[in-house]
Amino acid sequence: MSELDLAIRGGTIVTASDMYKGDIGIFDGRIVAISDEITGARQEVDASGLWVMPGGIDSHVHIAQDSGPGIVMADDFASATASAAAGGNSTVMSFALQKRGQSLRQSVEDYRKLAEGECFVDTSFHLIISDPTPAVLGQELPALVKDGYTSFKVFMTYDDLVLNDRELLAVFDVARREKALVMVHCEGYDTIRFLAERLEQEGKVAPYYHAVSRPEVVEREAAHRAISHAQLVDVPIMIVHVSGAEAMEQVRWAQRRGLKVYAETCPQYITLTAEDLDGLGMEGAKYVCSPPPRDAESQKAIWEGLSQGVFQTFSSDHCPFRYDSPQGKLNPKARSSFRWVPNGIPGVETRLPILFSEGVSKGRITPQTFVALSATNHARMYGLYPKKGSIGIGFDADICLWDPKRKETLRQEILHHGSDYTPWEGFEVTGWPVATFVRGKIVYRDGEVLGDRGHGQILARGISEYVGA
Ligand code: DUC
Ligand code: ZN
Ligand code: ZN
Repeated sequence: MSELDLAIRGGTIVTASDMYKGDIGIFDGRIVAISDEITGARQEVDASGLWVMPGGIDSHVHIAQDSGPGIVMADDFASATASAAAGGNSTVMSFALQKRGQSLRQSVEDYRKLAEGECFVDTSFHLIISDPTPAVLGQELPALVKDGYTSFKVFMTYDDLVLNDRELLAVFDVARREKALVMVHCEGYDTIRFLAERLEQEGKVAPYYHAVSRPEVVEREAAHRAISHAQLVDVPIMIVHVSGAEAMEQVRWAQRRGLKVYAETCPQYITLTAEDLDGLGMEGAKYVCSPPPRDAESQKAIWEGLSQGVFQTFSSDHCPFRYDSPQGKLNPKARSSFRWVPNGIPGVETRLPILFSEGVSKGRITPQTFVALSATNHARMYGLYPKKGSIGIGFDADICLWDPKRKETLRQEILHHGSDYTPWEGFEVTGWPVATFVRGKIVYRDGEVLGDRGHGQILARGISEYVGA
């Protein structure tokens, strides 16, 4: 082997299974040596006192996604991936959205153009299917799966995105045939409409009523329906952004019956509650996301799910809008009803500190479970393993140096996203990313995003390990 490009020395290496002291040798963007002591590399980084973990993989972020008339997402690929890097992440997965009437292939090509040459970290795309025409199901999807777009998201709500049961079954069936993984947004369209109309008639239009219009039973009913459809078709599914005890019980029920039902949860569901939407004036709009945050009991249930393996992945569901903007949370129609407040909150940069602090620092999960939930399982779930997701010989040198003792207060002024606020303003954490490497190159260090915009590659992915052979 030629001389090493880089050695990361003296740190504590943490993977999904182990924790030990060691040095890491990197050549040509990959990990080529792990040993007690590595000397003679062209460059050395001193990691003493730090944990050396696989770079975070956030498999659920929204970037530059079309959000309807007059509404603009706060992040483009440059700002979102800078923010991801500053949060200790080396890979993100965002969504190429098919608008109704549009070819899926065209949507992907258009979306890809927005990302090319713009990313600080590696990036890959899921597909959002809103119009499962015979051409989409019969030709476009199979071809796109072969090209490395091996996962797609479907919605059970939203006027522009909702699929009916017949359409869900048709998409599930293609996923089964092509061995793709379907991610399902479980909230029932008709139940939400019914409740939202009733609330509006009663004049209950403030942001808080967003949460009232989407109670846990709405998510639980949809989760059960999605699980039943998946059982019928015999296909694995991933239920994304599970918010509380009731939907989680459905997942656990399915898992106990041996069904391949997987689940994701997010920082908002372990730290925020519906009460956060009940702020002064429009302040609650800062917390409007779907499903909405629940209550303390649900948070407790989610922690149980995280520590007991009900959840495979912990993602941010980063979906950033500006608060004080006519194209964001305070758009001209937002005051007339919660229905017009854009759905989503920023979080790609704060995901890892929140999970680490609330999980590892408070003794709820082990360091190894933290790595599994924040990196390794994402790579396995979405076909990036064993290229990404762990620290081992042959893996990409995607590495996060982490200070497990550093205390920080989350504040808008220290973040790199395009939003003008964070829902976690003033939230105190213990544990903080010090540096992020993507394929051996440093992209973030000590509060500063470094490196070339454009270093991040757009990745094709293989078949999910959870879908199987
Ligand atoms: N679903 C998401 O996954 N993200 C934001 C909004 C939504 O409904
Ligand atoms: Zn969703
Ligand atoms: Zn999302």
